[in-house]
Amino acid sequence: MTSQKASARAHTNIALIKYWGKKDQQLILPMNGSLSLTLDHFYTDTTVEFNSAFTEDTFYLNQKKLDAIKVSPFLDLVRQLNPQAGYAHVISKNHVPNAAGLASSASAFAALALAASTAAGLKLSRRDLSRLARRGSGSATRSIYGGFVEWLPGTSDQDSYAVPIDEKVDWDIEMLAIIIDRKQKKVSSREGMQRVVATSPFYPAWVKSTNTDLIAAVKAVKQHNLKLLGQLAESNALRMHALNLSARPPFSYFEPQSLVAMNIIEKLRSQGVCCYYTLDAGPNVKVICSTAESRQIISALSAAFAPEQIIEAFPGPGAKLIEC
Ligand code: 2P0
Repeated sequence: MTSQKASARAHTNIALIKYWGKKDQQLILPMNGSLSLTLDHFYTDTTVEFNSAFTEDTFYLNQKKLDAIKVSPFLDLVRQLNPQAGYAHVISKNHVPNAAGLASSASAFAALALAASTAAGLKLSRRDLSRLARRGSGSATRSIYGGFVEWLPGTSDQDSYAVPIDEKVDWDIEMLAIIIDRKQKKVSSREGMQRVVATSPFYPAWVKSTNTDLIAAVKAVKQHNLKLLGQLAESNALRMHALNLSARPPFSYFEPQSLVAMNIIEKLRSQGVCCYYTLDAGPNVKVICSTAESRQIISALSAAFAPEQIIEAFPGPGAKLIEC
């Protein structure tokens, strides 16, 4: 092989039924299945070039050279599939509203999986791409597909991958991302989920109830039932955050402003607006709602948040090759 190059775009996803714990750290096999919505607004573009003349892997993110410490082991997986692929240069750009605190390993590893495997001359199926992306970061498993996506937990590298549930979403659902904090997380997702698995006495109940939530949530997506999906998502998110509070030592991603946003959504709901929140491993709040009611929700949130803190996002597409 001399030189081969490919570029890919993948969008981030927000989990409605969460992945929060691994049964295999190395293979990144989750304790339970999860369900997400891929968003149009936040994505990563990545170009990978394998070249026999290169003497090391290099990695640029947003035009800054970074250590390839996370990228290189992932490229090794691609090199296992094609041993002729040499070192690579990886150039990534995160398209997220200016340091919005939503930059995600999901879009990053999904774009890297598609760009690197294509540059290495592999033509992976979407299932195999999803399996490959999983090895970079659990949530990346789901970003190979657009719309609503389920990650089947599986029991091995072979059978842990995502499947599309409703890829071309043609019903009225969107998300509002409320940006509360742009700082680095205090506890990384990886460390946080490991801690709850090891120390929370509630962990077995989480796995059991999440499996039940997931079945109901998939049904709600298929029925286009925003209310039921929102109820399940909000409850499942709160249970995930309750695990964090029950860990030893305990931790929480909530900030005072997260609670402000959650209260506004609860109040709107008591007034008959169909809106629900979810939070991931950080203080930012995402609201699940319909476009028909989003203006009213944005207006209520505007009492506490600046316009640039509220970002409207719609269902987005799966990972695809792009020209760069
Ligand atoms: C999710 N999160 O389902 C959950 C909900 C955050 C909260 O997946 O260790 O970056 O690389 O597999 O995927 C974030 O964790 O963790 C995440 P690793 P990842 O979206």
